[in-house]
Amino acid sequence: MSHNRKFPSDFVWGAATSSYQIEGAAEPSQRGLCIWDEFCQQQGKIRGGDTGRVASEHVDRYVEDVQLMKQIGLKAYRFSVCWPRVLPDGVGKINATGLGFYDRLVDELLKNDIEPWLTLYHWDFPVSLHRKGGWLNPESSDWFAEYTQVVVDKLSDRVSHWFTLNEPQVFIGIAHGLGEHAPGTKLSLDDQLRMNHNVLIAHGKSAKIIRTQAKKEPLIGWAPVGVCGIPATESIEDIDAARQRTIGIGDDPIWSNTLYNDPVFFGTYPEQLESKMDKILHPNWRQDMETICQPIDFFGVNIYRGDLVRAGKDGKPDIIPPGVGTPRSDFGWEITPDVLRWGSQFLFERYQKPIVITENGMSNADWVDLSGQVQDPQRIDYIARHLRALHQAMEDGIPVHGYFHWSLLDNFEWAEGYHQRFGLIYVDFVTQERTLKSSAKYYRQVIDSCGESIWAAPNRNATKE
Ligand code: IFM
Repeated sequence: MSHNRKFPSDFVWGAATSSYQIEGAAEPSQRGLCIWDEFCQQQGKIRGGDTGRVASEHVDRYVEDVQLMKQIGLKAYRFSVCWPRVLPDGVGKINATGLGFYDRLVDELLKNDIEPWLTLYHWDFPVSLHRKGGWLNPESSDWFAEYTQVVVDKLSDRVSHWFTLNEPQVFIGIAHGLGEHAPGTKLSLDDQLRMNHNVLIAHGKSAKIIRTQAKKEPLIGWAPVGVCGIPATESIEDIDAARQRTIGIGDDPIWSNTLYNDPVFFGTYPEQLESKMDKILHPNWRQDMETICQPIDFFGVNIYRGDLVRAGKDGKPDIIPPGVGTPRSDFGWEITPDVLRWGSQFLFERYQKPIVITENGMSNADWVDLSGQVQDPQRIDYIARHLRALHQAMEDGIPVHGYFHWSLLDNFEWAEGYHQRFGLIYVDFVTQERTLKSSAKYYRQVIDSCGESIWAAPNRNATKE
């Protein structure tokens, strides 16, 4: 193995979670209601009628969970703060108990040499503000700014890595467009675009507060997710088609990268959408672009799968459907490791910001075997293949600063309830007992070897206790 097959010594090896998916502690004495609490009560919305009321009981077990992170050797942990845990009504009165939880979590992480990477919004929108129109209300950016200020005041003496929002494509498109996530509304495309404009302003106001008010010098990013193309061959035409798939608007702007990232990084909407914005937004919307376009330090890329693309006859990207028997995760998502290479490349080419892979992982049919172990060779293979592809991007000159595996723990997978296990750590949802999966032990080896071990075939024995 040659030395340059290692990742840089300061590469950030992490794992990620989000508040509603793991925290539990959802009683009124603990926090205000979020839209997911209500959505889960609606018949037929969540597979098996599951809810995040208990989830992985992380609020009660965070000390144990940080010890498990340490066992995996994580350098960083990406988590989100639950807005109504901090401000039960979204604005106004602070819940000291709720804020205190994150205070203790951050201390516990730092005590164990794990860097906290904090996301302000991963979908648990306060019900009280939802009743006032949610993200469609033009005041929503001020609500989010107030919340940001509270978190910054409390934690910015110790937290230096910040994300404003996670995956607007999903919390607008799937939640408010398709209605499959909370709050389950089915808005028109125009309303989704109006909502997105407010969301982008919220991002900008929040980033400005972090930048100007943080006690410790902050590094700010955000973490969208969008479609990504993978060239079918390395011909210039196919590469360009895959690039177009990644940075074009396509048929559905809501799933694009550029609808969100062009405003944030350039202060403009993609050209094709400008006249639409003129029609649907308020007359002075261009003045908002300055607020939206704040200096950002890194681009958090959530990336799970990509589309194989070739140059079509009409010059448009031609998506090649997955073949029969294509490898898939338990969720049914195709396993396409090269998406990490090409996604990083195309997004860096356009936005020129260091890339951090802020989510990447797979759900798998994991269980505790007769010897008490959770063997998940598919996930080990997934990690190795995706990190190889990411390394290729770095060899090609793309500045990639870190990788966060999704997820640390098995958790509540939104409309799928507890039916998709994404964790490096198995959670028995009846007893809450945690078991490190073999992939967690493998990831430890990867971290310890600074990535070098991904080039060897995974050694099954080495991942046993
Ligand atoms: O669990 C989700 C996460 O909340 C956002 N990104 C994708 C993950 C897997 O679906």
